[in-house]
Amino acid sequence: MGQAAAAKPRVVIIGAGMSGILTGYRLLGMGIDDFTIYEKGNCAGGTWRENTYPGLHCDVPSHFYCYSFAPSPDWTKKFSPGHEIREYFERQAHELGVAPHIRLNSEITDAKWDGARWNIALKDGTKDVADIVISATGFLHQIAMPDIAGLDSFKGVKFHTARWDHSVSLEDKRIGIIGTGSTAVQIVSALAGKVKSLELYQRTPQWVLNVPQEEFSPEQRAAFRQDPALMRELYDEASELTVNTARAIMGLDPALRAEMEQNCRDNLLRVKDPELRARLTPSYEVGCKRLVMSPDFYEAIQRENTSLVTEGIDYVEANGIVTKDGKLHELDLIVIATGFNATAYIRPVTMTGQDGVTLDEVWAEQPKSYQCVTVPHMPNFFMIGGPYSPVGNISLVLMAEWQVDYIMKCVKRVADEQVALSPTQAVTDAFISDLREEARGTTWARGGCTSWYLDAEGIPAIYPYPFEHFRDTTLGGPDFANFDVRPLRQPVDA
Ligand code: N01
Repeated sequence: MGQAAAAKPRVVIIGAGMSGILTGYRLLGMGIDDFTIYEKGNCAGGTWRENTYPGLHCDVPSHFYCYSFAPSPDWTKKFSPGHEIREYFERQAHELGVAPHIRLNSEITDAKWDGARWNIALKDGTKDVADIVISATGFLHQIAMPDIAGLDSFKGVKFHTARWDHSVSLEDKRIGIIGTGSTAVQIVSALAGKVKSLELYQRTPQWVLNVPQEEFSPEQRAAFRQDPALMRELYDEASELTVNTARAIMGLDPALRAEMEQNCRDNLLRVKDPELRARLTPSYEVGCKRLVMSPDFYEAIQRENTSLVTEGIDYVEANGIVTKDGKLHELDLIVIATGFNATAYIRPVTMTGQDGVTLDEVWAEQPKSYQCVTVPHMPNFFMIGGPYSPVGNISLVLMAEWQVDYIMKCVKRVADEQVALSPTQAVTDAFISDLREEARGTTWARGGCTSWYLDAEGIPAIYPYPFEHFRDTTLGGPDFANFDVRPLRQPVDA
């Protein structure tokens, strides 16, 4: 057994994205300043650092996609470009006093519980020790590469959308994009008509909601700056819009759902050629896959030198993609827009918890958490955006605020009482089994599609109840009666 927790615990946070910065800020608010945020990348910003592809923007309204306590009057658009969001979070890290705690280019590889503290190893060989570990890695950071024969034999340039190589010129290229999720749709809108040629390789069409973009003029931004009440109003309005969209997707507001479906169908009518329109029309329910929002995708796909390829990909060869009809599509650049491994969470970090039990063992069937935040056998370990966290199309920022609130109550108990906390296996199993049962009845499971929401068994690994349920459960928790609470050994010199 190692040393016991100090009265003011030492905390290690993994990841300096939106939720890691938020966690640091909340720790400072509790008077806990002995913490380090380890960040594998070369700057803060999380997903908004990793993703820099052309056309990148957030499909949650800007005035809602920010900390509720730090509204920004500076957004230039209703749906912010990615770089503005990265800059916002970097600025917040400084303004909230968190930046001095961030250690960049520092990837944690292993964490081991010694009975009282976590022993942490980093890729560069350095080590650290913490009473509490908080994972703020997000769940869309491990890229998913497609298993397409011959991909490595392509002699042009290829990269995943989250690894965009800005040294490669685009205007002179014949570009093929594989995948038709939110990412590919934004890239097509940005590049169509501006490059030598663009081919979108679609395996499954998407429903696309027509949501107009809006610019905020310098005068509007000045007005936002001078009026905090207006800023609050904008936040509340954007929040309501997002929540209503999520409710409609879940079928909780049938009238709005019908309106949303009609919007998607009307949007499709902007495709003039009926044959192209038919190929772009999904056969599953609206909202089954995460809804794609775009005001201009259908215009983009009809531009000159832009085409939709629906013949399946057979293999890739040195000069391009060969489709199942035997046709070679000659290309200079292949953009891989095939998304992320959403169930990786903190992995590939290896974790060994109480009594030598590993995270891989706890998650052998599927990633499990209690109330999306804590994991059995992993004492004093907390996750933001843990298993079953995503709540439809809702902003992850607000969800993170609630989860950090929950975590801070745990941190206080650990600090006040010098204990190790982890949820019991039984309560976690019951929690997960209830969510999975509920998830089977959702549009994500029954809507006739596959998506990154689904786990290996085809059950959506996202929160199946309405967002109010998530809010009340998270803010109402934790109930420590459901936890294994063990006293830590007193320090030798106590
Ligand atoms: O990835 P995806 P994404 N051969 O998993 C296709 C967030 N996000 O990066 O549908 C051919 O949605 C796959 O086809 P199919 C948001 O949460 C947010 O676009 O499985 N195709 C699909 O078309 C989003 O949902 C913003 O048949 C293959 C595509 O690749 C999440 O990130 C912006 C294939 C993957 O789509 C992920 O979006 C962008 C293969 N072998 C992203 N394998 C915001 O604005 C996969 N595909 C907040």
